[in-house]
Amino acid sequence: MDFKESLEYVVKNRIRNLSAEIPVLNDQSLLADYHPNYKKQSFKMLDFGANKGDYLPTELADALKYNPKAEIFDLPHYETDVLIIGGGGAGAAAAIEAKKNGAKVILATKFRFGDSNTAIAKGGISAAISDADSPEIYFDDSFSGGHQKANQKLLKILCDKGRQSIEWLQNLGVNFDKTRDGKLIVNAVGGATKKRLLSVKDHTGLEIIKALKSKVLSDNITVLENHTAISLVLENERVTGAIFTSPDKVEQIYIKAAAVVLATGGVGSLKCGGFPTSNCHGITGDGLSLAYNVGAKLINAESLQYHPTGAAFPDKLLGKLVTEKARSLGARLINATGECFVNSMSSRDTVTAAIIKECESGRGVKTEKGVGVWLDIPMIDLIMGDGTVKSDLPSLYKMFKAEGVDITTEPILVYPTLHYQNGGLQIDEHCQTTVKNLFAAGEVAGGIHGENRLMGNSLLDIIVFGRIAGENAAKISKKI
Ligand code: MEZ
Repeated sequence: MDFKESLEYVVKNRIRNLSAEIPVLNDQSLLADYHPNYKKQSFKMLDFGANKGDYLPTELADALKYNPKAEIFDLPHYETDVLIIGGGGAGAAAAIEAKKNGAKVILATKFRFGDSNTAIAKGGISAAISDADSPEIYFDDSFSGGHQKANQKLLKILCDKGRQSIEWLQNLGVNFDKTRDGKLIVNAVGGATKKRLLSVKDHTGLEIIKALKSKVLSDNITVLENHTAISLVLENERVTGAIFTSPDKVEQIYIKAAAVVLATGGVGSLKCGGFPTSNCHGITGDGLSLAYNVGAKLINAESLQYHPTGAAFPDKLLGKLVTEKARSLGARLINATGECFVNSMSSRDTVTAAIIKECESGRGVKTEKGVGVWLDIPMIDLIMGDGTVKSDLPSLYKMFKAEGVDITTEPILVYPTLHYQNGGLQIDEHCQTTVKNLFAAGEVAGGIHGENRLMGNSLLDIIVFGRIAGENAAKISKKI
């Protein structure tokens, strides 16, 4: 349908749609018919390695084969107890904890320290901190959200360590949003039965990475920027370091380490299934291929998360994240004829499938480059009071305003965007991969979220498992 005509329906139906009661969906056949994870024609069989015979999204299967030739060095350029590869939230948390546990630490990252998906994470971090909530309820929500496929031991650790992780971040200086009387504000999470999303407006990840970075630097941890890891070194079936390209890409650099932590993030930049991405640039599954090529096993790696609300228009914003917090504050998803077609707070994969269904069934709005459905953000101020959009979603407001769209008065067009890898490297409760002395934390690791991660669980994951990986890597390095 034509953009203008459709927009009129959205405005006309706004008050009716605000009170439309739509049940939270949990529909397996909707997923099977419309979710990209179920489109097996875009998958490819792995023909080598520990998961040989498994089917993965084609782009990821190809990326795992990337195994550039590394030089062999007699002497290392650097030697350390713990080498952390990755400069986002999980890497920084691991570095802080490894150092606290007495290890000499080097953190090497292919960009500048902090340039990562953590820095652009918007909505917030989940934790069971309200009186109505508990780690057990949190576990049940996340386990069913992940289709009962999560490793229960790992998920329990995540849910149990929520409160402690929030306090740790607060001690590092993260100032989560509070009510006037000083209580932490918790917002709703899609697919969850309790409110548990803590935020710093809609730039939560930025505040977290700033705090982590300050701590790493004040702890005098060595940080090597613009170092791209190209290979892990394996001796007697143990990882003993990694080879990097130097910042000028002219030479290779060998860092010898008693233990290595991979914290390299996921696969957003691979644009799997032809989707745009909400990720920052350069998120190319590096840690997965480094580890897979020394024998590590993957778990749920076929399962990717397509965030329901990537920007679909203006074209310049294609794929950029429109935070779920907008829906959690009350914005609803509306199709081309002005109908509210899904409960916006259903689980992420369900909402994604519902949007794709609307668009494939001709109930989407055509844009120059594609199609989308409406997210009626002006509903937020009607529900929460004037000024809420600007005060609670300032980054989103500015992102659209810069392109000439005022989201306080205009709905926006959205379509799913590649956001997250639900699975990754198989780890145990110590973040140990299936290869000795190789640890993994954050998005590169798998098992915690099963086949669909709930909102806010990734920022908690990077803190909880980043710290566990750092601590255990430090301990192992002392035993060698
Ligand atoms: O956990 C996430 O992926 C998240 C909070 C994203 C968002 O919509 O802001």
